[in-house]
Amino acid sequence: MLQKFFLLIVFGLFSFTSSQISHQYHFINISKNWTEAQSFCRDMYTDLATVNNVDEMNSLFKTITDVSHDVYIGLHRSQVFKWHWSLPDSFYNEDTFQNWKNGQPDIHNNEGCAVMQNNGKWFNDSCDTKRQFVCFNARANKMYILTEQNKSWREAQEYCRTFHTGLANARNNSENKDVSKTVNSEAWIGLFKDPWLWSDQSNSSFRFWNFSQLINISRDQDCGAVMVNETGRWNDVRCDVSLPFICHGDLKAHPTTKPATPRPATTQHIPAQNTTEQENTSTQPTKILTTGAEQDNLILVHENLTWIEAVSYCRKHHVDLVSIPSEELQNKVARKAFQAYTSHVWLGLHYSCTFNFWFWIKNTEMGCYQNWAPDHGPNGFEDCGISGAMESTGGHRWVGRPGRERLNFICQTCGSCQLCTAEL
Ligand SMILES: *[C@@H]1O[C@H](CO)[C@@H](O)[C@H](O)[C@H]1NC(C)=O
Ligand SMILES: *[C@@H]1O[C@H](CO)[C@@H](O)[C@H](O)[C@H]1NC(C)=O
Ligand SMILES: *[C@@H]1O[C@H](CO)[C@@H](O)[C@H](O)[C@H]1NC(C)=O
Ligand SMILES: *[C@@H]1O[C@H](CO)[C@@H](O)[C@H](O)[C@H]1NC(C)=O
Ligand SMILES: *[C@@H]1O[C@H](CO)[C@@H](O)[C@H](O)[C@H]1NC(C)=O
Ligand SMILES: *[C@@H]1O[C@H](CO)[C@@H](O)[C@H](O)[C@H]1NC(C)=O
Ligand SMILES: *[C@@H]1O[C@H](CO)[C@@H](O)[C@H](O)[C@H]1NC(C)=O
Ligand SMILES: *[C@@H]1O[C@H](CO)[C@@H](O)[C@H](O)[C@H]1NC(C)=O
Ligand SMILES: *[C@@H]1O[C@H](CO)[C@@H](O)[C@H](O)[C@H]1NC(C)=O
Ligand SMILES: *[C@@H]1O[C@H](CO)[C@@H](O)[C@H](O)[C@H]1NC(C)=O
Ligand SMILES: *[C@@H]1O[C@H](CO)[C@@H](O)[C@H](O)[C@H]1NC(C)=O
Ligand SMILES: CC(=O)N[C@H]1CO[C@H](CO)[C@@H](O)[C@@H]1O
Repeated sequence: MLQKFFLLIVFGLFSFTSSQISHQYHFINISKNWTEAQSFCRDMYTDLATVNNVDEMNSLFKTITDVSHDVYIGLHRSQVFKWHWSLPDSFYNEDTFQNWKNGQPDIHNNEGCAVMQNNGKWFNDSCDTKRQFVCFNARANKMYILTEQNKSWREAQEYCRTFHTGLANARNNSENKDVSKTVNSEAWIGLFKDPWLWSDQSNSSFRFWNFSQLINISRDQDCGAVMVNETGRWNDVRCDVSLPFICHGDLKAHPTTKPATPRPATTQHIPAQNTTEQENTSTQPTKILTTGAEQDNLILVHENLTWIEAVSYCRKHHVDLVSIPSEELQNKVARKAFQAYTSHVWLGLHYSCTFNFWFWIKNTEMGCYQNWAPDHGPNGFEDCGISGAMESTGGHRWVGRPGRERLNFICQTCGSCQLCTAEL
């Protein structure tokens, strides 16, 4: 069972990159309604999360570190029902191969699933009708397999995903012929009509609904959420519910400006960049001087980097830019900062322009311990595109600095070790 596969997932650490996964997911442990969550993700990263396949779903699920709430993704209901091929990276539109029988496809704006006749022609039917179906198996010699049990389209999809790859798609004449050869009289294929869209306009047709939710076509539940207690399956929920959410894409160096209040031209919008690119900038030194101390899991890097470059550097070589949840850690970081060559050192603190709050990039929330300089932090005047730094000397207070400034910085070398999650 696919569900068993998900149960194996260990809740816990953030995973920032993976070479096979095209999306970088970030769990944001702040409850927002869906539209606010979308603004946050577009401001700080690329957008609310899109999922293309089960591997990405697995990777997304692993980033969820709090299971007390369901979690928004970028899926939302539109007014228009559209046909989709069910396999990843398969697109259906008016220009792609079609083999509908006369009077088809269904022009009604409602749910539908496609049946193939043994002559290769397609027609729509209610997805709840129980029929035979054709599975596709990417790894088998015989790629198209007719199953003679009668199942609803979704049961059939579930069966094919569990024992094969998925329902058979017929994206061109040659696939259509191969599929139709297996059909006795009529069988489900992996073509379905639904109204769901992704926030980032991606046309991913991957769907992962919880089984009993599938039938619920209640119109006021227009947003998609991952059900943490249902092995990552999706539920449709009301969009005004406040939930944590998942963004995808790289952290932006300079968050976009608030739509309502345009900022001065000096606040530049730099689009999301990919980490590999950032690490390859010409300013990246060949030799990096660090002051490490294995006992305290902190590393001072004696290089002048922008905030986003510092994040990249720490994530590549250690774990992350340092978070300071406690006075104990503040004192340790302060001792490190004292040895910096710049007046301030970057911390893993970032400011959300959209929502006017500060957060630690590692675990999102601002803890109880804070050491802001007067007029800085939550009560200060903040501009877009600033990040948090610590004074290298004096009171070692925290201040907001433009992210493009070049400063030394402190990485932490542990992810969930005791120091980094010290009691508040
Ligand atoms: C997420 O937020 C909730 C509520 O604010 C909090 O209780 C929980 O500890 C947080 N979890 C993590 C992993 O930060
Ligand atoms: C998931 O299960 C845990 C443990 O039973 C519970 O505390 C939590 O509230 C549940 N979350 C949801 C969203 O139902
Ligand atoms: C599936 O449904 C068809 C048509 O209703 C029926 O003739 C057939 O016996 C059913 N097959 C099974 C295995 O139940
Ligand atoms: C049909 O489409 C599949 C999937 O896109 C592709 O792998 C295959 O090469 C295509 N076959 C032909 C004959 O175009
Ligand atoms: C969306 O589908 C079209 C084909 O219908 C394809 O050319 C395009 O690349 C897809 N867009 C994305 C973002 O995947
Ligand atoms: C999710 O689906 C399972 C069956 O696959 C069902 O037992 C469970 O009740 C569903 N959860 C919700 C919240 O609908
Ligand atoms: C379906 O939607 C209705 C209306 O929002 C809700 O009351 C009901 O619990 C939902 N059914 C399931 C199985 O979640
Ligand atoms: C989300 O909250 C904002 C601000 O509180 C509000 O303007 C918006 O209408 C809400 N969106 C939904 C879908 O409830
Ligand atoms: C990310 O960087 C790699 C390597 O430089 C490049 O091949 C890829 O196109 C980049 N992706 C994006 C979205 O910029
Ligand atoms: C990084 O830059 C070097 C030298 O300019 C180049 O050879 C290399 O391909 C680049 N790597 C990436 C991942 O773009
Ligand atoms: C980093 O900046 C400091 C302060 O501006 C300067 O003294 C130092 O030389 C710079 N270091 C490098 C390697 O550029
Ligand atoms: C269940 C369903 O959606 N059936 C539709 C299939 O297409 C025909 C032709 O457009 C419609 O009449 C049905 O309502």
